[in-house]
Amino acid sequence: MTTATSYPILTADAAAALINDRDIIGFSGFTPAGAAKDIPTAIAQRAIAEHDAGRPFKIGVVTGASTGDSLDGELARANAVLFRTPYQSDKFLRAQINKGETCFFDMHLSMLPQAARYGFLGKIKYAVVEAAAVSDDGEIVLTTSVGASNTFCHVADQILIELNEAHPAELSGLHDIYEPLDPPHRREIPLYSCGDRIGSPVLKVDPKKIVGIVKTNRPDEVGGFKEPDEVTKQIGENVATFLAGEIKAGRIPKEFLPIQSGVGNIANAVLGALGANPSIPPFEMYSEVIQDSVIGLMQSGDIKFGSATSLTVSPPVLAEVYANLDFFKARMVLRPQEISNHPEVVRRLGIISINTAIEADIWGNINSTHVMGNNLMNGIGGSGDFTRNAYISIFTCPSVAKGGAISTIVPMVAHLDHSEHSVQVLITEQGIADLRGKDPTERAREVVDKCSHPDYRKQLHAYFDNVKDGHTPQTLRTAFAMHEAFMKNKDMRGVDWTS
Ligand code: 0RQ
Repeated sequence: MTTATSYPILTADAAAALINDRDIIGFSGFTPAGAAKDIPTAIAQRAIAEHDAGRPFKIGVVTGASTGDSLDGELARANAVLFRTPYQSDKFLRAQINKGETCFFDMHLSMLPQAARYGFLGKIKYAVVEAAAVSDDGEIVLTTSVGASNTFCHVADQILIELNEAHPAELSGLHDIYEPLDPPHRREIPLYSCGDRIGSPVLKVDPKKIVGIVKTNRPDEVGGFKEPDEVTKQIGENVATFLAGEIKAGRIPKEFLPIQSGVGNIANAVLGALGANPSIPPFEMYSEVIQDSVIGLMQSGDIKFGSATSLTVSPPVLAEVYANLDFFKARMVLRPQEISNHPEVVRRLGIISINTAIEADIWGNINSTHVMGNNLMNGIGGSGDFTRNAYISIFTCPSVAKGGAISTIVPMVAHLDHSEHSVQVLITEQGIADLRGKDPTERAREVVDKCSHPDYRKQLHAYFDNVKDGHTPQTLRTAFAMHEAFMKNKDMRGVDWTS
């Protein structure tokens, strides 16, 4: 591709000056990978200047998923976020959302692009997209994520590009850009295995919409992961043991099925354990994020291929990928999140989904998003896209949080993201609860006996053992007694169900 010469070169401040109060912007980025950096930071500075001059200035911020500090952090600190969707993981923004100062719509990530096309999020005025290269005829090579950038560029009135020299133009060929038509014209997505390519390696946009290019040279703001500890290692080993047992029982074919894995410390440790287990054959991933552990497993041959929407790896790992780009381009593809997370494809390919819970209840319902029912952590992300449609859906979490004062296994989740109808297996460091084909009371026994921490086992049994009322022996009066105990005494232990 020849590098463009026909677009105006702008400073980030000049680009930010184009944005007005209450504009809705679609920014590139799915996790900090591929997120716009200089322009959002300049918009935040503009917001501060406007506020200082006594004028209102806030923008609607729509992205693929979470982003980096120079987008969510800067805009939140500048008090410049009118609303935010579909996902975030920034501590400043989270605090504003939880104080009720910023509106946040928590969305299934596969649905964000079509919601933008359908107009459900309001008119997106600008797409601000990071690129490794752009041609005069509007062909854009994206960087470490696709996310919803393709859709933002198509629905926005105008496009601003951050041309980031930290990413090589040789990334061309890593991406596969395909966008479905909207109903009633939509057809099946012709993707039948993880490595299929069904679209274009470049994002094609109307070059007349590109109003300027901001040149930059900044790495993705991806933090490292915590080294697996005894608990996360044991969770990983339990997941590997469960899947090896499923192969042995003939419920997973010998050649295995594609894995989806969430993000975070636990997910990173789980993938490492799968790679290390000799009973799990080399496998493919059909997931939304490729994170650090996947890269090592590709080099060792334990992961054969990875399809995702972002390459979310720490800076030293990204340097390793860029130093061996041909090797990795043959083993991975980045797709729009509408495709990486699409329920149709997830069901067709028979994905084994592995996501992390904040808490699970004894019936199998999962809370992935809200601490004590009120405070947002990150958001549902893609966990629902995969869980609801998986061949086998697994949730993992440590059995306790905050040094044991919180049991992650509770009588009733304080916020519901994934219902008992979608959740098949729950795994903690204590063990494996297989909920398939079990009624509510059987599930409650399985979850408490296999997954809860010994400190809480007797107490949880006492909650449902002698209740004979109905198909699901729930007691509404005491269902949240453990949460209430934590809020009162900072400890869930020792709840007396009779009081
Ligand atoms: O807080 O760091 O202050 O101690 O939650 O917990 O154990 O480090 O786990 O990093 O894997 O994150 C569910 C948040 C887990 C994540 C969640 C506290 C705990 C700690 C983090 P501290 P860990 P992880 C694809 C899939 C939803 C989206 C999703 C997530 C902090 O996995 O956001 O699945 N998932 N997306 O102490 C109070 C509890 C708690 C608790 C944990 N019961 N009560 N605090 N914590 N359980 C990704 C995308 O869609 C992009």
